[in-house]
Amino acid sequence: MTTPALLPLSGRRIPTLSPGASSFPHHRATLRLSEKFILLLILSAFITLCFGAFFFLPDNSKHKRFDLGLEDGIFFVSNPLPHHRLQHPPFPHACPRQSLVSCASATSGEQLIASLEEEESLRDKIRADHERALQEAKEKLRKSKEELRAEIQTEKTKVAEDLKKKDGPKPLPPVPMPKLVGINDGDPGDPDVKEKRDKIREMMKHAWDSYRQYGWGHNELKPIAKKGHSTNIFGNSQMGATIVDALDTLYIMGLHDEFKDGQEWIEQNLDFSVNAEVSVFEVNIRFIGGLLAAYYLSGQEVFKVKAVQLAEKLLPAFNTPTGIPWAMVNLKSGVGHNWGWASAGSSILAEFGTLHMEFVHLTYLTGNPAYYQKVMHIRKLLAKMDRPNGLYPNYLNPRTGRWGQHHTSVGGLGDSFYEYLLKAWLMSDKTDTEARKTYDDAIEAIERHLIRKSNGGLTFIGEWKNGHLERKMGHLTCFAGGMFALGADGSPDDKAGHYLQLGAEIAHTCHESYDRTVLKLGPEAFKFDSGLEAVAVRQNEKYYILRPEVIETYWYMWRFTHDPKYRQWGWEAAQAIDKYCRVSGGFSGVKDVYSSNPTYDDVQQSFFLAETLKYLYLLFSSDELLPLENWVFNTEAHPLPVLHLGNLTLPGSQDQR
Ligand code: DMJ
Repeated sequence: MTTPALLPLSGRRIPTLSPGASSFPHHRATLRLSEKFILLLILSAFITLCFGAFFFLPDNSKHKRFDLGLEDGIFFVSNPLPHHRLQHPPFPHACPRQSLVSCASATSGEQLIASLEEEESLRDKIRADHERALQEAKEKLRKSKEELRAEIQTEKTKVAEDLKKKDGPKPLPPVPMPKLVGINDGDPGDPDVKEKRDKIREMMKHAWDSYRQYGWGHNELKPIAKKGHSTNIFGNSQMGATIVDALDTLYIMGLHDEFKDGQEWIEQNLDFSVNAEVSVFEVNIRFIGGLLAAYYLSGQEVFKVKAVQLAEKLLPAFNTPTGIPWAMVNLKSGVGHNWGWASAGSSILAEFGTLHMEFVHLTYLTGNPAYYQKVMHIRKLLAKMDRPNGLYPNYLNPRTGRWGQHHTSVGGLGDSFYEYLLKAWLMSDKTDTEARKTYDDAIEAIERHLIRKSNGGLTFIGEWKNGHLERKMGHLTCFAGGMFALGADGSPDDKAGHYLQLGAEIAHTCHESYDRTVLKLGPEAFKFDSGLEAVAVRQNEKYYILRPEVIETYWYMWRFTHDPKYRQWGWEAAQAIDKYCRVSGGFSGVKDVYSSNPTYDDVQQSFFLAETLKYLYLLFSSDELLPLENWVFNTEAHPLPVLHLGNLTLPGSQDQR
């Protein structure tokens, strides 16, 4: 506060009265006692008037402001100066609300004198303050430009930080935590199985520690070059994809120090305001899925908050003429577009069709209907479209709402769309019957048009391309064995046994694709043509990049059948990975599974930690760990709890009916 604050006091200075003395001495001799008394009365009335005027004059300067505070029926005449400058208010008394004026006029002469003395001491104090301020100003002037600039900068940063704190993430509305069953050690009991599980845990530690040492904060790791790595699905961001993807696996395996390390990195570094063009699908399944699973398992709010912050950044991708999202979105600008290679500017079925689980959880956790509405809109739109032979083509143009090239696959480009129909139903505690029906219809068409038996008796799922069936199956397609088994219960016409059998046949075929290689690791794609069965033909289909799908199917089949062969097959795969993919800087993919002397691709994929090692660990754990009645794994193996909504309706669900 500066000098003008003093004005109201100095401008209204009242002459000091001492008892028995008049302020008008030249009249004293000539005046009689009664006249004196009358004069005294007039004087005191004048003083009262002055005080009254002082209180009720209009407030025309914020420096002169007098607040009349109302508290418990009492008006407090508050201090016109900031409290740190004035410990003793000039009028420290309180008057009852109804009789403010009479109360003030009843102040005795002594009180008045005390007030005036106090006013004097206040004046001294203000004078001292004033001098100190002058001194400070002089010192400032003596400082160099640089010093002043630095001071201003510090001040600015502080203000910016304070503002940031103010506008920081708003607390999310509290929602009841869904029933969380089966977060436990999952001790398998049998020492031999336990030993195998310990080995998987050790592999996870090697993968994590290597990433921690050489790639920390980067999206992935180059285990040979021993440095960070990224791909175009993450744009040019450095968002620690491996950390987020691996969190729940670390938690499930009881690697708590590592989990805490990851959590700390996320708290301090994970920032989504980056000028990076990312894949909506990949960010959803790895980051949002990973963060939500970490939240449900650990209960740490930070993961939920980060998941929601990121989800908000993905929403602009849905601003297309049809509401079918772009494949990619710039996290900063919100501008979206599609992959250049996708048929006629199309969006991809497996990408826009693999958002449902995470988005429903987001609406559940935030109360924001937008997420639910976006994915339900996609479902409604697809339901209205014609499907060639009942099949869903992999490409859909988000501008025109028309299918692109007629290519249908249960592997790459199509796979998790079918998976999420089934899982939407499971995640809703089997109440989302629309999703179940859509799944059943789709699978029926797939069985009719895409699933065949080879001459050698291997069941495979081919791809529909331009009116004919390509007898080729991808490693990615091998997840379908697990999906058929998971969907067996609840399938129409009591076909549960049939679908469990189909799951077993796919598991067998995929195991064959591993077993027929030199490294006992599966190729990226394998044929069933011209006498060839479950083997890759083209050089560029012979690689293994640490993918999980075959092991995923082994795990589901194990859970539903407890046939020991699935543990045995899983162990074979684990040993092969440890033997041929392990290097001193982590785990690497290999370029040719048919060569006894393979070369490395030098990438440790984040899904190796999220999925491959998690499914292996679960395969050697007891069924009590994350039971399938209570948890649904997203397509990146991040477990999300079943939402027993009961009578609760998700916000926005009414508008969709
Ligand atoms: C994972 O990111 C997911 O499983 C996705 O659905 C497809 N493929 C990779 C791993 O192979």
